[in-house]
Amino acid sequence: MSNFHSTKVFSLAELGWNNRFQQQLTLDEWQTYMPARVVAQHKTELQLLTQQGPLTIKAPIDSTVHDTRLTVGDWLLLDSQHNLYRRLSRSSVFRRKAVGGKLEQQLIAANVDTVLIVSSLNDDFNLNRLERYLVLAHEAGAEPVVVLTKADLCTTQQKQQCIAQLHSLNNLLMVVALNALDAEVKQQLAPWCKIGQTLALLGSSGVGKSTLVNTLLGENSQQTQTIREDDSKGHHTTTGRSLHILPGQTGIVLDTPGMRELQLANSEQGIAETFRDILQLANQCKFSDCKHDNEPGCAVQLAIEQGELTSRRLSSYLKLQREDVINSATLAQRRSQDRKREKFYRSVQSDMKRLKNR
Ligand SMILES: Nc1nc2c(ncn2[C@@H]2O[C@H](COP(=O)(O)OP(=O)(O)OP(=O)(O)O)[C@@H](O)[C@H]2O)c(=O)[nH]1
Ligand SMILES: [Mg+2]
Ligand SMILES: [Zn+2]
Repeated sequence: MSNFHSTKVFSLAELGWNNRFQQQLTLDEWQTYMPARVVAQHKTELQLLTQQGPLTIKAPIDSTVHDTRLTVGDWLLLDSQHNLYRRLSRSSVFRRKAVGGKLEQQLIAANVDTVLIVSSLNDDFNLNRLERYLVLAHEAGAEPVVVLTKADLCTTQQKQQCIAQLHSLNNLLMVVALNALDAEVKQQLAPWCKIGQTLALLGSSGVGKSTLVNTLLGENSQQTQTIREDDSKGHHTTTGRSLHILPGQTGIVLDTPGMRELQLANSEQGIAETFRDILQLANQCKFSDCKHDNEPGCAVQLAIEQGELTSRRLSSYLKLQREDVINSATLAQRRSQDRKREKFYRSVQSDMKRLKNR
């Protein structure tokens, strides 16, 4: 990967450091510790960038433990031996419910300013999925921009239809349609590519996230792949997350592997922000606990009848909300079990100590 082999050294500002992080340090800490940004995370190692250059350290043992976990984009303070002193608090953090039935939240990235929600204009374009990503972005506290790739492979009419559909969700939504292979993307994405600004790319496999990273970097740093038609299982070309510093002080970009499963949890705020139109309507329903199903005086159903809201959007909202409630409850239950278990172990340990000291 280009960032780690190049001899180019970046300033803290170029790495995304700003006042928000600076003000978390006492003067003493500032003089004693070195800020370092996590650019890639492996099982036993963390790859970092500091103002002195790249650095690889052993992953702290507890870096997978809930709440002390680290993720790509995190800012750390290291002591003179390059040991982790502490992680700085984040300006934003992306989380999803871990895949494969694991009862925990997985961290995707931290300290992201803008999230490019990437979708291709052809087969991948799906409003339900885009709404799911919008919830994730809003919940994380990052500004979402929808990037529609493969504009060169579709007609102007198709392109305009997709953009219009997105604006029907929210007419203030930022949408950019582009050809990820064309150097022109640098200009198209310039409003979000500024010194110290971190962009993360999220979206399904094969939509062109790594292609976009390569075009922005002006080099083939990330491997990309043509999706084979017969590979119905899908095939992820990018397998890990990584941060890249763009040339010419144009920001920092984080590539991620396509996500097949994006389950929400603890995302009430993100859902409320993404579906503000429905929540506003719901305020006018006759019953405060209206399910917007068949109740009399339902303002949401009325809006659908009058063509102001699609039933697709209502179903999407209800589905995400249900999923979020169920997953949040499961995670909360798991956490309380963990706490009880911990308490039990601690009491056993102190009993043993007492017995020993007798
Ligand atoms: N014509 C055209 N091809 C594109 C565009 N964007 C991506 N591609 C092609 O689509 C294929 C997949 O692109 P990738 O960049 O590997 O997709 P990805 O989103 O990184 O996929 P994962 O790493 O699996 O998540 C590659 O063959 C790209 O060349 C585009 O805007 N136009
Ligand atoms: Mg990729
Ligand atoms: Zn209602």
